[in-house]
Amino acid sequence: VLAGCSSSGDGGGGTAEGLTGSGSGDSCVIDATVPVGAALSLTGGAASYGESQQKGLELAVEHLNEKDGVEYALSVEDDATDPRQAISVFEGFVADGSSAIIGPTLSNTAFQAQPIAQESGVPVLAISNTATGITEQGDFIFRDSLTEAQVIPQTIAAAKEKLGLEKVVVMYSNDDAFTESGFEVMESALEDEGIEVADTLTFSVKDTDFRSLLTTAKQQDPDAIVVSALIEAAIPLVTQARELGIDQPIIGGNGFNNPALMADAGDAAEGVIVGAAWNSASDSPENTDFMAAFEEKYGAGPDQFAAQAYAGMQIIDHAVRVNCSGERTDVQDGLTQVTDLPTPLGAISINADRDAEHPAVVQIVKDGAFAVLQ
Ligand code: 1QQ
Repeated sequence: VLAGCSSSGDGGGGTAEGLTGSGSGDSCVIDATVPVGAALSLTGGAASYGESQQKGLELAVEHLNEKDGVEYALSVEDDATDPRQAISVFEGFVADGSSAIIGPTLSNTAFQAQPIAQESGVPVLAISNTATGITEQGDFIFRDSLTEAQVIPQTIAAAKEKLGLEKVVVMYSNDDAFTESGFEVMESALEDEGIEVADTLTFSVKDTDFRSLLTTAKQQDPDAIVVSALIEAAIPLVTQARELGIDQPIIGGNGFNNPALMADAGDAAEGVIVGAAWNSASDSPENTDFMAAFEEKYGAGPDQFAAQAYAGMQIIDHAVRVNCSGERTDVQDGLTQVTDLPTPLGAISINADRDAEHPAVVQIVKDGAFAVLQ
């Protein structure tokens, strides 16, 4: 198989492609360009996340290539928000010798595509997948995105404390791996906090009319509505809730971490509470430098998905430099050696389960932007 051509990574001697270098860390020098593939949703329902991820990756590669020693060639391919398309994009990256694969954008897609990389021994770094079980697919699968299980419990706890929640209605799409996983986390977090779930209402990822479900929710007179949805559903759901006179808080999962919510739902988005893996208000130099560079390059600020993408390339660079090699098994090994790496997300470590650990933040939409919930 093709993957075998570039999977021996014992270092020192170099390879035909020259992906092993000399030195280590900052002093690492690799002669060949290190190819990195990214499968992102640039079209379809998740395109607003994917476009932001592409910007974050491209900015990071620009910055990393200014450093001496290692040069990256990033190849971004559209997974079209479609698991079948993602499988063929992954197959392409496996065949073309990519040192690592970043993505895909959605957990629902990742569960289908990741086995292609795992079976071929190509390391994958998920930069936005938050469902339970992503990294359990194999020892080549890593992520820098916090899971819903790492973010939702503190979001629910903070919302309870601020808003005195006693009774909520939960709504989620039950045909997407991320929104289902998020729902399970919400359900158990609500139970842990002793908050009553008066009703649980389901819909499809493709739905855009929530008026009848919202009318049912309103009849329970809940203290809040807790929602696990992707952005294409979140926008009309929030908009229609306000139109129907539901003025209770709405608490969303990771799908809500998207500036399209405020751009498209406008005033209806005010007061929405969302837990996040990136704190835009962080004044660490890694974050303020990232935000300034992003704004300068693209003329608008980044979102969480851009920050996770940028940090993802920093993690790949760390993993490559640790063993000074772009060989796949060396990058895999390097990814197990990420401890307190400074990034715009804070200091990131990758744990023994190949999941990320770093601080999370609870936000509220205020004046059209995410602000830290105080
Ligand atoms: C997942 C998610 C999405 C919101 C990423 C864009 O968290 O699919 O896991």
